[in-house]
Amino acid sequence: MEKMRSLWGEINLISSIVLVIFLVSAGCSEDSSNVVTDHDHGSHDHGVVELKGIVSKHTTNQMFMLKLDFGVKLVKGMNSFTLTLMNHDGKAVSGAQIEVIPFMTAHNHGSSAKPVVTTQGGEKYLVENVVFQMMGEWDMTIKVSQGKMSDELKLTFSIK
Ligand SMILES: [Cu+2]
Repeated sequence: MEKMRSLWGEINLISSIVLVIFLVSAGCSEDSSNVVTDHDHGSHDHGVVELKGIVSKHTTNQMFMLKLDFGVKLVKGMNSFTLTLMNHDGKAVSGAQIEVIPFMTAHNHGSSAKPVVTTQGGEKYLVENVVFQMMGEWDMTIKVSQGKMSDELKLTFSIK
């Protein structure tokens, strides 16, 4: 009888563990479905939007304000876009050093090309040779420095 009871207790324990595992995996099902097992880059953009038109954003530490004009949209392959640089208060910033770094975090690789930034006079800059060699979710870090100030903006978006 004592043996029966301890066996029953064991079964209860096992079924509790199974239930817990089930609940945990059910809670994660949304994430686990996003795990990239193949290389179908287009189908798992996690609701991240494409970059298109004019986007205005402050850098992480609020030092600069960037107005980016992506035109129709950023696409797979070669891209260029314009950047208008302002300080926090919206005043034009010229003569800044700007570096653009595309990166595909999910695959741990960068771009096959190096973006080239040229000044167009005053606060206007042109960013060319921005290559996204595959579809999927990309990041792009824009590093800005001028004088003693340096800050950056990281954008995350989908390339289809
Ligand atoms: Cu990739």
